[in-house]
Amino acid sequence: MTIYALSTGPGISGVAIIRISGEETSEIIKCLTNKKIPKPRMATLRKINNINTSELIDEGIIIWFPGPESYTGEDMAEIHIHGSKAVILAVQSEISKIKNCRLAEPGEFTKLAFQNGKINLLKAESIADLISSETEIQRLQAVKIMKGKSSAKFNQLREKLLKILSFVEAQIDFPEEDLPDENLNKIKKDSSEVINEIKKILDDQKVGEIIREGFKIAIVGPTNAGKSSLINNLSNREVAIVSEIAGTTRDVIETHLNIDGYPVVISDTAGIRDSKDEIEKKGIKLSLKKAENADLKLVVVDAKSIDLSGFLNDLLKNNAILVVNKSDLLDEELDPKVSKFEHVQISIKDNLNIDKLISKIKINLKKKFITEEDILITRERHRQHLIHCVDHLKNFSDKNSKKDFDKAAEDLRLATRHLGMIVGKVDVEEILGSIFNDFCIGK
Ligand SMILES: Nc1nc2c(ncn2[C@@H]2O[C@H](COP(=O)(O)OP(=O)(O)O)[C@@H](O)[C@H]2O)c(=O)[nH]1
Ligand SMILES: [Mg+2]
Repeated sequence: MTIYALSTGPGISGVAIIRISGEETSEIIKCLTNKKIPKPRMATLRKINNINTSELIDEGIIIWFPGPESYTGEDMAEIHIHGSKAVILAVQSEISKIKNCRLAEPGEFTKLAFQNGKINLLKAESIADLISSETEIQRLQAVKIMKGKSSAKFNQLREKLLKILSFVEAQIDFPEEDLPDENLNKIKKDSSEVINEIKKILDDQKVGEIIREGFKIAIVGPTNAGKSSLINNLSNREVAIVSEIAGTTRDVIETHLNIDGYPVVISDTAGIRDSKDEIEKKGIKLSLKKAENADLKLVVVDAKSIDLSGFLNDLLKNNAILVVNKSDLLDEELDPKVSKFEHVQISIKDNLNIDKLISKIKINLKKKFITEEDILITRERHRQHLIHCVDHLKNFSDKNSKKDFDKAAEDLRLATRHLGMIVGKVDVEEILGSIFNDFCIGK
């Protein structure tokens, strides 16, 4: 089967690129140009014609990448044409007339690259991350993983486990020959080293995931405190409805910001109060959940009616800034209880101290993004495999010290399998779908 897709973004552009991969690639190029195939990897100007009528569709550049030296490992070509909807449609419709050709599915080019051994899973994922990176730090992280240090580390740990496995298997195969103490000690030492290394990687404050998904800020607090006004102010646009009617915001409203190059997802939530309204109640539940999962909470209160008991006290316990809003209305001293918490007194109406709040946010944000580590976990998938790996290794150690080598070996195999699944060194058909579906078509 030969696949094709528009690889550049949709919409009007100067140039658009249609990518083709598969056995029919050279046939397609010959049919479209009525000429022989260009020299490999040489940009060549060609007229692109309607296959049946030879009528000119557009003029463009063809690049021919014969397999296996191509991105997917198969025969591939790129057709660079003018980026109008009509030209793109006309060329695609000509290609579709050739037998065994179909539109590619999302991520299919990269999936082929993986299946043909051109890249490993971590690299495939980092390509997806690079394509969707919005801020500099996200781009840097994707490139770091693309360079392969993480893959090398996981492979090295896996090799170490395979080595231990060979010792244990020798013991199973030749039970009468007692393993020399030296070997037993090495098994113990090496497996605990792997456990410690993985634990260290896991103990990362989730930096990699925060960079990929964005630092999560939840704006929470009682109704009418100015939460929706704050999200609008911070994002410089009207994302949420502001009104003096309490209970206006019911759903969670999210917006993406780039603060000093750091990706931030900020969400406005329903004001928390005792409500009889079913929909509002659901909204309040969502607010509390957002607060729980956030990297930072902005707890907004009205300067004139601060009650920090109850749920506010809980919200303020950790990763929170108390934002005392509407200070323009305040004519008396601020409630002294406020000073117990990290707080800032603002007025959104008068644009007062918003810069102070932003610097406080930045300090919190930057703390979260500090990492010395080269090995970053960027997805929950990696984390889960590492956790399972450690669990199996612990079971292995137990059984191994009881000299129950058969069962110990099985745990070791499972641990190895989990490490292998991160880079894709095992039969991973079941996880492929979920990874490549995240891509867009043409990648
Ligand atoms: N005086 C004053 N009013 C404000 C300030 N910020 C917001 N408001 C008003 O307070 C009301 C509730 O604001 P809103 O953002 O909808 O609060 P939410 O319920 O917490 O989302 C609206 O009428 C806003 O115009 C402020 O700094 N000073
Ligand atoms: Mg609101």
